[in-house]
Amino acid sequence: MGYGSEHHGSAMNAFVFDQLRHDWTREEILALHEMPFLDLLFEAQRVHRRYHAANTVQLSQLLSIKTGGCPEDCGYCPQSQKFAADTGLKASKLMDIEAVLTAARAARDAGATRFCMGAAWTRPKDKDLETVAEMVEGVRALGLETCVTLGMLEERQAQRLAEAGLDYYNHNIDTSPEYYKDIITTRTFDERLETLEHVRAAGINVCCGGIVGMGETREDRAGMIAALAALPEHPQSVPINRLVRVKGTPLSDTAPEIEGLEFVRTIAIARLTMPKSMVRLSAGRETMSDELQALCFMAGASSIFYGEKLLTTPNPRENRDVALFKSLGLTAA
Ligand code: SAM
Ligand code: DTB
Ligand code: SF4
Repeated sequence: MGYGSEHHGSAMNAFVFDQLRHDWTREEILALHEMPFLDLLFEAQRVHRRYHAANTVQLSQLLSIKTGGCPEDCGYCPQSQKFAADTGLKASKLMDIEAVLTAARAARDAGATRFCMGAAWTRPKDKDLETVAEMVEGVRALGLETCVTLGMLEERQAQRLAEAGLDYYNHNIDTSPEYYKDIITTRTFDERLETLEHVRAAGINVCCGGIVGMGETREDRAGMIAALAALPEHPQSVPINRLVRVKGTPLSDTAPEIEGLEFVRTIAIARLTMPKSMVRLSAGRETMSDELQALCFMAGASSIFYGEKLLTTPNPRENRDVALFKSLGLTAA
């Protein structure tokens, strides 16, 4: 039997995967979750190869340009001021432009093609936004794609970032609309959608995804994917994070472990419902085996965060990723 052969009447016949759909229902997504694992992976890889280069994974590098001291109370996040006494994380000021450009140059020289700058703000002050706009211009001039994540944005602030040439804005919905209030009380799900609207209106590509492993149900995971796929345009990038348990954050003790295979299913379903989007296997790789990551690539993950640090927590060392890519025959892009 050759590649792409008949699939013998499994449940997936009911779905058309090759069209861009914005009307995925939660029930349909739950039905994808119920598919035999190998059928799901096979379909996800087939769709992946239709829209993306086979055996190729894009590398993004993160830098925390302003760490900690955040007034929000996201239950997973080490950067919230509310948990600072328990996490021991020290807040720091916005970095200098030159230091950011030095880090960006090193990222580019190590092979990253996108540089993502994160700030622990509820929303940026206009003065700080000007500094970030200059960082974006400088990073672009190095030949890197740019992404920033600064919290909520007004429409005019999004336009200012667009003028600076920003390629992507990261703003995650993080979980289902229902579970959101159990994770964060200082802002609403709808406020997240408003910022995404401002980013889209400014013509900036949207990077939007979420976290799994926060004690949500499978229905919540389906609700999160349905909400992402229902956006007016599928986000150009969809980061799927597995909760990084940071001591002192509320979720680090309370969230039950999510099974590896369930995580892989979430990646596959993101791939199937948003076929053209870049699906990023994001936070959480540090504690994943090579085999689990390989399954995520099979499920359609097309990007990773590269470099030994995410924002505040560790990521696999570069040499481990180089060895992983070699053993899987993957090319970095
Ligand atoms: N403050 C901005 C915001 O919340 O939009 C930007 C920075 S925030 C740290 C960016 C994203 O990092 C969050 O939306 C969340 O998805 C992810 N994140 C934060 N802590 C995490 C953790 N412990 N595990 C996995 N992902 C995490
Ligand atoms: C995203 O979805 N994941 C990245 C990026 N967007 C900004 C952040 C992960 C942070 C993990 C916890 C930390 O290192 O602080
Ligand atoms: Fe602040 Fe963002 Fe962390 Fe929430 S996720 S506490 S908004 S830095």
